[in-house]
Amino acid sequence: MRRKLAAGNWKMNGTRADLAQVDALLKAHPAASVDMVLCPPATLLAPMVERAGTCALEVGGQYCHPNQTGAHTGDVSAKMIADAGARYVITGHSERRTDHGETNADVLDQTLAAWDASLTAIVCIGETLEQRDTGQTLTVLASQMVGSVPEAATGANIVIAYEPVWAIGTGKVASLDKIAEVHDFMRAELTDRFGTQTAGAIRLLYGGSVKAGNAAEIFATSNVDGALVGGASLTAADFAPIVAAL
Ligand code: G2H
Repeated sequence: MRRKLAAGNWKMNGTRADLAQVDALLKAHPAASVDMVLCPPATLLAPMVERAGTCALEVGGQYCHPNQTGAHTGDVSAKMIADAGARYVITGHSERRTDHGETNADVLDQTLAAWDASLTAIVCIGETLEQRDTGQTLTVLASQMVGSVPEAATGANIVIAYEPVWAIGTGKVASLDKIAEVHDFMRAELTDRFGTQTAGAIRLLYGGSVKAGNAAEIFATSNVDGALVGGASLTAADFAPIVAAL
C-alpha cells in the first residue's frame, strides 16, 4: 500500500517570516495520516526543520549538486540538505532543466547523490507544450524515466512527479484522462524495469497548478499517489485543504 504524499515546492519564495505557515499547517494537520513535505529555499531548510519539530511534516531541498563538497560556488549538496535535518530533495524540476540546462544524466547523478546522503529523491519529469502537441509525450517521459531514474530505485528512496511543463504555474491542468493515461504508463514502465513489487511501491505524484479546488479529483485518478504543489503550497490556507483531499 503506497502512503499518500503532498509535497510543497516553495521555489524561490519565502523568508523566515513565512515559517508561520508551518505552525498553521501543523495546526490543521497535527498528525496527518498522509505524508506532508515542504521544500523551502535552502536558507529556510534548517529553520523549517526546527519549526516543524515533529515528524508530521518533513522538509526537503529543491535541488542538490551531484558532488557532496567542493569548489561549486552557490551550490548546495545533498549532504548539506540532510545535515539541515531534511529528508527529501527534488531533482530534475523542469525549471532546473530549463534555467540551468540540467540533462537526464545530471538528474540521475543528483539523485544518486541524494541517496548517498540518505535523502528520498522526488524526481520530476514532464513534456513541453510542443512535445505534447507533436504527440511525443509518452516517448519523452519514457526517456526521462530511463535517463533520470537510477537502477536501485525503491519505494523508499524515490518518488516520481509527473509535471507537464505547460501546466506549471499557468493555471492549466492536464485533463483527468491524460493524467490517468500518463500515470498508468509510468507505472507500466516501472513494472517493466523493476518488477511488480518495486514498481508498486514507488509513489507517483502529479504536479502543475494543483490547488484546493482540483486536488480531490486529481487524487482520485488512477495511479496518482499525491501531488507536488508550487504556488498553492506557500500558505497553509491553500495547502492544508490539498492535504485534506488526499
Ligand atoms: C510545478 C508546481 C510545483 P505550480 O512546478 O512543482 O508548481 O503548482 O505552481 O504549478
